[in-house]
Amino acid sequence: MVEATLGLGSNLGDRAAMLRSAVAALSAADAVAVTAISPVYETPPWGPVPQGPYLNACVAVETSLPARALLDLCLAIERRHGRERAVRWGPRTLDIDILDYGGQHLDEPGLALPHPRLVERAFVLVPLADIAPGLVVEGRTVAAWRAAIDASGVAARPDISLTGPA
Ligand code: X6L
Ligand code: MG
Ligand code: MG
Repeated sequence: MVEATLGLGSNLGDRAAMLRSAVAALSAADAVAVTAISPVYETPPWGPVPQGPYLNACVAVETSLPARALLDLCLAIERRHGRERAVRWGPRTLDIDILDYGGQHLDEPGLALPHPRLVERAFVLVPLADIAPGLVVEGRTVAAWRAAIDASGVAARPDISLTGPA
């Protein structure tokens, strides 16, 4: 079994429902157990494409799937949630990124581990620090990366929970 961390994002449709349904779909997968779920944050869109604000969260999973199979599962779940890839870096109903897979380093088409830009992105680091502060990425803990980044604009949404009843 490997512990992996995943980043979830949505800025189209019923964003909270997308994230909740994504967690349910991961939990329902035979070879995946969801072991931690972060709070939900509303975050300003980052990147070159003007688009609406995101809800972001992170989850930790234990899985017997190899990294590539876990990626394929994430992409299949995205597609079931209406994910279209019309515009690179454009708005999406659901995004599920593998952030870390047991500390493994990999650089393959479509799958780079740990996620190469994770430490630059407050919308990833803030929820990740909630569930995996001691995870070491690029020689520093997630907590240390989190403490060093400008997270202004990343707003907790305690009114939205991915655990328990909606
Ligand atoms: C220059 C060129 C500067 C590209 C930044 C940043 C590209 C982020 C893609 C970039 C660049 C991304 C989310 C998001 C996206 C999300 C929030 C991406 C992929 N996904 N913003 N923007 N949350 N808040 O999940 O991360 S597009
Ligand atoms: Mg992403
Ligand atoms: Mg993605």
